[in-house]
Amino acid sequence: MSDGSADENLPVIWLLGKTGAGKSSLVHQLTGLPDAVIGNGFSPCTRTATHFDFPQGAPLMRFLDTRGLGEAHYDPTEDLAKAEEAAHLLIVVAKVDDPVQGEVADALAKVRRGVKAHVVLVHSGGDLIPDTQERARAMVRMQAVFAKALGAKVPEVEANLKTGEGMDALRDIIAAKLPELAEVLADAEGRRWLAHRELVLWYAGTAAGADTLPIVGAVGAPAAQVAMLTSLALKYGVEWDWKRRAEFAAALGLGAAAGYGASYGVRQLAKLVPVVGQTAGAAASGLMSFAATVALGRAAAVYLHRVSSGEQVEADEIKRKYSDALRRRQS
Ligand SMILES: Nc1nc2c(ncn2[C@@H]2O[C@H](COP(=O)(O)OP(=O)(O)OP(=O)(O)O)[C@@H](O)[C@H]2O)c(=O)[nH]1
Ligand SMILES: [Mg+2]
Repeated sequence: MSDGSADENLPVIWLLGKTGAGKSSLVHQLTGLPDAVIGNGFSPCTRTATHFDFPQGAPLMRFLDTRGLGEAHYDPTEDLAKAEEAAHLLIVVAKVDDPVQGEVADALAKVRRGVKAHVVLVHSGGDLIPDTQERARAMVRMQAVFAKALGAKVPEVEANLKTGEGMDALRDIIAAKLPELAEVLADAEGRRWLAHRELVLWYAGTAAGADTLPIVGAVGAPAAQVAMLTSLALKYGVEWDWKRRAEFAAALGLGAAAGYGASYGVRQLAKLVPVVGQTAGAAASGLMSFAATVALGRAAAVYLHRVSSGEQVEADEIKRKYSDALRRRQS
């Protein structure tokens, strides 16, 4: 790199994708910084590659953007050689509705073996193909192109880089590969979630265990979930009264359960969980209890964070956290 050596040990995330694929948008979503800040914050390190250090001022990591793939009169050889030397993780960004990925795949085929083990594929523009089946087919084709180039299937994330959908899943993958970045790339809500995640996993384990015991199972998992919600609320300093329970249930889309919660209290609220499980269309196995409990904990964490920060509770956000978490645990 052409800049000073002080930053040389920073973890580097290399973004590879055609122009317009969503690389800058991805940095915006991962850092929470406004687009304009990111646009101005990338500084050149080679003729066409740029980098963005984050957090600005006291950087803990670096995004490396090799632009120009797919552009005429551009030979990426120099950029690619430098990038793969520096990179700890390579995020390939490809728009789901753009099947022309030859240059990106060629570049991928050339990267060193060491880097190949640390590639993630982000399908951007998930919103551009509204039909679920059609989108799934496009992603399968995309995966096949890159898997062929790499010689192995690539971990993948479906994303909408305008709304931030899919970022939780991507953050998890990044954290698994580069644990030191888990906190760096989390927003205020995410950092609080990370602090309480162990607690949720513990309750999820209890719920799953309860479900594998045939007799206590019927009441065991919901009881663990109710206990989890109560202790999470305590951690967030939110009074977990019937109003809060009802509001949370309603945000999750459980109108009826919310009604029960309001009239009959905790015992009826326990019913909330099997309802969620059915909505997800999954069997009430121990594994399902584990996944549903983690998802419930994730949704509750964002709800409690918003309430305790005096911020607006958005039902869409609560539902999205729930379904994102559930989807990940099942796959
Ligand atoms: N609808 C939709 N638009 C997106 C998505 N991701 C990116 N875009 C839009 O696509 C355009 C290009 O995105 P950028 O993030 O600038 O792409 P880039 O890869 O940084 O492009 P270069 O800097 O030219 O290499 C912008 O107008 C984005 O708002 C997405 O998931 N959905
Ligand atoms: Mg860009």
